[in-house]
Amino acid sequence: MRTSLRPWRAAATALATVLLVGSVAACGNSDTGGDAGSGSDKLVLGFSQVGAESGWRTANTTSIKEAAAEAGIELKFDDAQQKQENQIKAIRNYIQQKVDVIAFSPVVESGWDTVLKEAKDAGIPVILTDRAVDSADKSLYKTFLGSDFVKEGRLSGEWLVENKKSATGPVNIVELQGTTGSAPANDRKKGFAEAIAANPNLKIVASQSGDFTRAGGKQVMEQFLRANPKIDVLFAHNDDMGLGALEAITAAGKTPGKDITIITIDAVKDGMQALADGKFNFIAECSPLLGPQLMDLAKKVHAGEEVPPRIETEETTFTPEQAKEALPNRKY
Ligand code: GYE
Repeated sequence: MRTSLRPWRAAATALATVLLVGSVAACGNSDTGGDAGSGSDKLVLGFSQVGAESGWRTANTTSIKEAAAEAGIELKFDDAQQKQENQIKAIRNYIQQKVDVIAFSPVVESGWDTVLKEAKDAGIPVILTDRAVDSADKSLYKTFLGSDFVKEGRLSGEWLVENKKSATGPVNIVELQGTTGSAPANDRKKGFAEAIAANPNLKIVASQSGDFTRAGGKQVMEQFLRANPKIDVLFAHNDDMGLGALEAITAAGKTPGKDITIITIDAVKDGMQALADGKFNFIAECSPLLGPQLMDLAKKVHAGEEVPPRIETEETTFTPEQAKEALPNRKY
């Protein structure tokens, strides 16, 4: 027994040496911002997430963490709790740590130029995921991976135009907007407004932010119901706000999906269940499963490869019947 310890010790020492050499090499690589040709060192990706405001966001975070592990990428992850200042802080930390690639989902569209310039000056490529920025200088980031939010709003509006085409009088719509200043709130509002302009009977009588949360959706819907005696339609910029609004609608003695037609965006499981149950009437899908594509892009930009400036997620729409069919295999 005793003599057999020696070979083990030798093997352990050899392993420790390999690990040490490996980690020094990895540090060297991230210090220099990375050298794609240098072999098997782990790519370090710093990711700044918006927060944990919705089912969509939770699924998005899981997708990113799982995909990083699968791709052998070292992920540094920060949750900004829906605050831009926290995201800027996280990005500056990643720059200081000399990560290989930075990715983030910008909570709002404006105000990123300074910190993006700092990343660029440090030679660290940046990938935008999910939400866009309004920076005029497109050289501040390598690519934007995410959905076409204007299209999601337009598809929602087009469905409503069709659904209410026989209405002879005014159809009163209330709108629960996402986080003020965010790309999905701005774009979904725009796409929806453009589509419903096709029928002058369709009128938005109230529009306010519920911050993409259930609590926000419930609270703002309560206000809408108090202030507007006749509400025919609710357009919520995400499922969670729609789900919160359901409580307010039921409490006001109305039947969701019947007295009030409800359209939402995302198609997370809870939203799809509400749709299958007839409480929602239509959902435009927005996929949070961006992780695998993001890891692929991180590897490419790290290797200095050219990537398309805009990569769009493929999405669809759902009616109650389609939701019933899709639910058993829904991943998020
Ligand atoms: O629709 C919403 C989330 O940016 C697409 O953010 C995302 C949106 C999503 O909070 O549920």
